[in-house]
Amino acid sequence: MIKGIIFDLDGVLVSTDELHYQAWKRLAQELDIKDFTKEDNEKQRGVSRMESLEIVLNKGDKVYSLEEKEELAERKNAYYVDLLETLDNKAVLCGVVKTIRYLKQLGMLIGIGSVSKNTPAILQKTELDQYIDKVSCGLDITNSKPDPEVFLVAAGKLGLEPENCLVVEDSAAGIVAAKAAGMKSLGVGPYYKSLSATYEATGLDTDIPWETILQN
Ligand code: B16
Ligand code: MG
Repeated sequence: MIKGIIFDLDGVLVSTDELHYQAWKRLAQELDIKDFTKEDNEKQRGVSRMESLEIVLNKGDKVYSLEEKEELAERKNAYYVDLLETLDNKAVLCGVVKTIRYLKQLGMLIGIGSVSKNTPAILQKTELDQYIDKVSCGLDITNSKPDPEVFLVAAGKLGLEPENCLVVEDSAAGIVAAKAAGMKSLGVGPYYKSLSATYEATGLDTDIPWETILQN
């Protein structure tokens, strides 16, 4: 029986993909990588900041030291944080607020499981923070998805056993992480069909059989 829902943030509750893309694209151009595309950006979905940087650097031929890579990741984050200034509740994806309100009415605890270190700022700027019971994010963990750590920390903060949690995710790495945590999952977003989640939906704005899902 499900007692808590752990939502991924980017791509599930909020649309920040375009801002990540713009920030990585700016960095890529500075590094003379001219062909960083939206397709490359899709591979960064649910992937940590340093792993996302590797996806950018693989498009070029220069080799960077760890120190240089850390500076590059920080530079991209500064661009992204600047772009986040423009974020408001219009970035919240369709059906999100209605779904969370409904789940809370059913007595569900609501958690966040995101590898983004910008999670607190995003929740505050989009005003989603008012609906969230506990947050587990990049600031709480040492291992990114597909490692289950971010979801296990979320369950711990909610005071729930993994088998009583359902993860909602848009990335393959996130679904693997949910399984490794011993949690059922609902896959959403443009790739929902290929995620191998327990349940599937195009988005939270569609008819999802919540009562059945929560009883299993
Ligand atoms: P940051 P999620 C992930 O968030 C994004 O999908 C991914 O594109 C990003 O690289 C990662 O957060 C790290 O974000 O650079 O802000 O710490 O999908 O786990 O909510
Ligand atoms: Mg995501």
